[in-house]
Amino acid sequence: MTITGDVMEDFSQWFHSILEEAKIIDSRYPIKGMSVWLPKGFKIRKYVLRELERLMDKDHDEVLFPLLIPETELAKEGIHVKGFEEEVYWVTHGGMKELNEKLAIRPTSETAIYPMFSLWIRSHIDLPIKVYQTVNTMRYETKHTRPLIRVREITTFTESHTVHETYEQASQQVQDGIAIYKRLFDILAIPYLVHDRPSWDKFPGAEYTFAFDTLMRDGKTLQVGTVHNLGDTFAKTFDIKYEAADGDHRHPYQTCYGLSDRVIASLIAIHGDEKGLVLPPLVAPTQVTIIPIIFKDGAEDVLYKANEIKDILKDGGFRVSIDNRDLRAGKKYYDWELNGIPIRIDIGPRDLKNNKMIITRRDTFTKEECSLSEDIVSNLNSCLSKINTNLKEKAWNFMREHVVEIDSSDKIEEIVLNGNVGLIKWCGGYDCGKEIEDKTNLDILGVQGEAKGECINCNKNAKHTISIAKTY
Ligand code: PR8
Repeated sequence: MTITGDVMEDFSQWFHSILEEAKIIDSRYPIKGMSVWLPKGFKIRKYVLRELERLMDKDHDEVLFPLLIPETELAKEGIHVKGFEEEVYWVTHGGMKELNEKLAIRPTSETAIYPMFSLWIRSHIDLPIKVYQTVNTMRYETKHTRPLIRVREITTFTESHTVHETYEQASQQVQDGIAIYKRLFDILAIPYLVHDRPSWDKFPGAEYTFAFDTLMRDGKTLQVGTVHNLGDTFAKTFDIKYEAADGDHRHPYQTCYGLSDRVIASLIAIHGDEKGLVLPPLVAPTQVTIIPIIFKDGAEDVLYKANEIKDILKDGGFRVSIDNRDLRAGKKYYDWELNGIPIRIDIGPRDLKNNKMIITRRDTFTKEECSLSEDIVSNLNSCLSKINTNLKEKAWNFMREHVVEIDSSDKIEEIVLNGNVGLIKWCGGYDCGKEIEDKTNLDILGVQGEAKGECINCNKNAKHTISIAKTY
């Protein structure tokens, strides 16, 4: 089998095909919107989470809350519950017995966590609190589900929740959350645009929402993370109070931010090609594969050397394997491409005689001869770092080339539907913004910056430059 569907022309088909062929997940599980993580996919997920946890653990504590939320708690925050009421799965029975109170399977954990915060927080000394957990959550999505992109069981929901004495501190935490996510996306070479979401698209219950959007190869954007300032709304609802230094009792201010399986979806979608996965070295399950080229003569020597190189690289900290299956080299190359292993080393009897090996990069397919007497570890390290830089540049260039300023309203649809994110000037009015969305059947992603001049729709004074796109 080969990958079907062109990355650009038929992205959806290509994406499904790569998930299946590269054995990332199996989406044949008999419930819509739920899939099985296969060993290779799970490893990529593990290495992504490792990077995220490394960043989070610097100033957050990891916790784990229960999966179920009593209906009374979920229902407390009016706007929040309204935002999720269509999407909640309910547990109504324990065995044959109907439960006294329905229990919600968490769609997100504000209403699980905040009642506990109200027990934990007594004094300003208890603040700030910064916790996170990686859990599965469930949302009965009504839009078209897509593996990893829009699922009903989000299997990799890393949600952070913080509590602060002042509004300013919470606002600063929003910026800190954004900085952490930027760092993660930079590590994964995923380009992003950060938007201040319009009021009608913020997280239910939040004062404001910043969202990370990335551009898929078909020109649609994907929201890959969000950071919310919750103000003191939830603190009031859940009766969270602290005694300040002056003896006053006050409600603290909160933030929350989250990422999901979409991070892994975009990692695969943004770097992959028609031949298969292309993975940033840091999260590749195998970083180097060694392919011994075996002929009758000298086979033992080649295998011996291949193993020696493997050991050196393993000791040097690489995830390395030898492909000594009894298969044609062509088939091994094919698998190397499909699996997105960043570096392939070929070594045959002639190379051995010349004291060299051939290194091929998955991202560019460029080959390089490398002397066996040189420092292999440092050579390959510098090769991996070049791969990372190249993936990052390529992905950012692609996105930047597709962010286009639009100065006239009748050009919006054409330009955006051609695979671009449009930058337009907007007055900031709610009705005007909704009108732009309705007319174009596109989504306003949010504010990018300030603007001078006229609103593209109503010609009043423009306040903001906003992005408009076709979204997932
Ligand atoms: C919060 N509360 O929940 P958010 N499939 C895959 N990924 C998804 C899906 C889905 N069905 N729905 C959302 N996401 C806040 C912050 C705790 C943490 C991803 O925020 O509703 C999206 O990338 O915005 C989204 O930005 C992220 O989860 C957080 O969800």
